Amino acid sequence: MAVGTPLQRLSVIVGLGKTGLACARYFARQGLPFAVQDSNPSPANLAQLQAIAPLVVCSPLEAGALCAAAQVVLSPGVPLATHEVQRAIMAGVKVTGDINIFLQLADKPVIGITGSNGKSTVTTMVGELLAASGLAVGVGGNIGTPCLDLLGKGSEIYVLELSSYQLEVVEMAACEIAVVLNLSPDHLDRYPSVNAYYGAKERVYKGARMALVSRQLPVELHTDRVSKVISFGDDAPLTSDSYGLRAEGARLFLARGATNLLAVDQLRLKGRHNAMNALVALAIGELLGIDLAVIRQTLQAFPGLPHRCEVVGTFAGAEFINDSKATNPGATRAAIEGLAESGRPLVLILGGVGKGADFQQLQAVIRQHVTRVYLYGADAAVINRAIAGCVGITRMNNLAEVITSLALELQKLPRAMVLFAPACASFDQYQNFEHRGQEFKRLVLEAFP
Ligand code: UMA
Ligand code: ADP
Repeated sequence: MAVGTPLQRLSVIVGLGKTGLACARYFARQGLPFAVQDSNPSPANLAQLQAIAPLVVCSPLEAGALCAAAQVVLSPGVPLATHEVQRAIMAGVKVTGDINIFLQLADKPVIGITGSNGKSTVTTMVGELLAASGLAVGVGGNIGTPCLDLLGKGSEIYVLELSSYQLEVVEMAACEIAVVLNLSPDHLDRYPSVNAYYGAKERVYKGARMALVSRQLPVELHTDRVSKVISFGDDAPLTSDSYGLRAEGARLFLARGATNLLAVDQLRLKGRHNAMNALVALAIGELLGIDLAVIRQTLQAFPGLPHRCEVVGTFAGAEFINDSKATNPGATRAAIEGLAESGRPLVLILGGVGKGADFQQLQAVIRQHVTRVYLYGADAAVINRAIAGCVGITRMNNLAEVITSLALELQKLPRAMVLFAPACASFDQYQNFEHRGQEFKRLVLEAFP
């Protein structure tokens, strides 16, 4: 069932989450006919859909309707490999997504930010420095606000966080500036290989005017037909227009060419990974012609986002850090390395849904920096096997048990840091990473009244 004249073929939105709902709002605003499908018989946004388009019902996934559609508008959480979607592709139906539609409509520059880790941090930094320079900026995408909701708000520039899921159906991103921050394995439950995942990320560069390309990527990404390619990395920049980190004496600087632009010790965010995030935000700011003083001020004042190496507080002499957003081993490794700079004994809490990740990649960093590991959740046994022998491991069923046990153990670990950077997705026991982080903070505050 759908609104519209019988002669018009429908766009079929697949998935009625945040993205699907924003697509429904967009089609309804434009007076374009659409239908909705979702594999959940009662998706959370059903009432909102009815408020937007009372005549549109949400049906189960069904190949026949998809094969007859004008186009399929796929939500990022629905894999392209889904049987019904594949049937539509074979029938010659175009499969698109909200980002693809947005990119075709946006008449202002778009900054596209992707990578395995650091996306939300860099997206927020760039949004803040553009706003501080006086521009009306629309910030959205994977960070939370579906991009179609950004249209019609008078933005002079858009900053989009783009996930590999979203990029899979993007044809021509045509960003003013595109960046892949870093690449490390993730989402191997969805992709047949790590290269397929990296390939989805690479799509951000398609048709870009400027591409920021890391010198530390594990594979070479293609930037064909990009007008200007600028390199960045965590080593010193060798050419005048490239960006990097330069050590001078005991200090580390964000630098362009031979010029040191900002000392890392001036940032509130700690850890080399955050220095890299700030470096990319700085580069984007400079490439857009933003005043360096505004860039410096914004980056220096940036306090970080909740659930990303967020300090919960000091209890029983131990500092508790909530890094619930560390949903893959690469993010956890960066958090450990960043916090290890403090020289305090590190207790690490890992667990959740492993998404097919190889946890052996954490062995070296755990051996080097971690005093004890606590494990919980669906893939605790998998993680245990991968890191056994590196350090003492305590296995529990859930986070509540971990915190109770820790409260007793901390006397033996004076001045410890407790890092909750689970390296896994949260959905075995929580709604999402925010819910998991909030629960971690609540449990800590309860355990140490
Ligand atoms: N659904 C199906 N069939 C499926 C899978 C899902 O019908 O096979 C339905 C579900 O029943 C549900 C709906 O699809 O009703 C959910 O759609 P969705 O999973 O695409 O989620 P949205 O609510 O639309 O949120 C998405 C992003 N989610 C995912 O990519 C999984 C959000 O990123 C993003 O903030 C939002 O769009 C706005 O752009 C979240 C995320 O976890 C934070 N992203 C991943 C990550 O960061 O690792 C990529
Ligand atoms: P994303 O949006 O890509 O998930 P976030 O900015 O939300 O990234 O950060 C998530 C986690 O990833 C952080 O808590 C930290 O552990 C890790 N992280 C952040 N920036 C980087 C980086 N540049 N390199 C590696 N890991 C990072």
